[in-house]
Amino acid sequence: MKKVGIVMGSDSDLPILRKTMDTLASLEIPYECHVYSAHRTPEEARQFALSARDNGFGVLIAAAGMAAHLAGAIAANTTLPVIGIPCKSACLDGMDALLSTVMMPSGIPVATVAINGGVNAALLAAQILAVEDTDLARKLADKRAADTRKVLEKDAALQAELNG
Ligand code: RP5
Repeated sequence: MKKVGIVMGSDSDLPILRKTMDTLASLEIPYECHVYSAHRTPEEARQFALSARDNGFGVLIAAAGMAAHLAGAIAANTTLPVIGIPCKSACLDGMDALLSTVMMPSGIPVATVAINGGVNAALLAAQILAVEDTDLARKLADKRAADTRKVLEKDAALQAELNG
């Protein structure tokens, strides 16, 4: 199976990416995780993106906060699909990173998930890999079914509490 590449702009973004890694691990998807910044280590970020396809990656996830140009900078240097996670920082509630990540000009797409959307980034990466992987597609379907069961169990517990 192709690997998922995870890049974060700073180790301060790590709590969000832990959810990404946990979700990928739960689906037995191989991943590699790095701290590369678009502005502090632009050359390393560029080289990672340029070599990603040859290094066995199928999807890249890029997470950054504030003026979050990391996902766009990664996407500029690869034709692999790039998923952007806007990270919430102390100011502006993450709107800065959301707009910086999602508003890519035509030609270089970044599939942006919600602010701090580490789980959905992993699931979207999994769904992309599952286009050519029926075993992974089955795992994703099983996970959805399990999630559905959990909600219905919560509803049943609520009904029992409210209606005796
Ligand atoms: C961005 O600036 C990082 O992705 C992080 O979200 C934010 C703050 O970085 P630190 O100052 O915590 O390293 O580049």
